[in-house]
Amino acid sequence: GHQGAVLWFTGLSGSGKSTVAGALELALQQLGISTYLLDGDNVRHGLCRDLGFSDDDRRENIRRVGEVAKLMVDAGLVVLTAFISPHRAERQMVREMLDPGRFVEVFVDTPLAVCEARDPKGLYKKARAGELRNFTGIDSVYEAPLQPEVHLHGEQLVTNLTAQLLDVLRGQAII
Ligand code: GGZ
Repeated sequence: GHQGAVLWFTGLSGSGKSTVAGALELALQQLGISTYLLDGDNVRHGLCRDLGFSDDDRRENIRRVGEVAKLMVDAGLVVLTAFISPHRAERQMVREMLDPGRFVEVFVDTPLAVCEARDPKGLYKKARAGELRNFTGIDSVYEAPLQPEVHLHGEQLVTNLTAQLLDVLRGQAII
């Protein structure tokens, strides 16, 4: 058996949050564990479709995701969330919504220069050109976690990062 928990991925756009969370989800499913992955693709088009990228809107985005994740944890799921979640205060807010030990903060630490070189959607280029405002890392803040439960170096191979996360989940008796 396993216990519900939230794996809260945080990092810059292009850091690899969604990729690593997706790979971990696959690995967990292969172990027979019930999971759900919340990310911009399934949240910003529905639950949070009224929100943009101002500080207030990002805060509300994270609050709603936190509340949904809490409900899913109550149902016994291992929830993976992949949002930039740039502010320490809002990550702390979600941590406090959950019982101690149920919130695992995963910092996907990839240097801005690497994210910008990857630029899978061309958004950094637009931000540098001034065509996209309030872009995280360019003209909007990213506050790196000070004491995350897991600190991943986002330039490592996804299989390696996934293995590190599985070790942590075993160590914390979540799986
Ligand atoms: C940052 C933006 C922005 C701005 C659009 N700033 O790489 P992506 O494309 O797929 O991931 C980014 C995503 C960030 O949404 P989140 O819900 O994770 O942000 S937050 O946690 O701060 O609420 C990026 C795209 O949306 N995107 N405009 N201005 N990222």
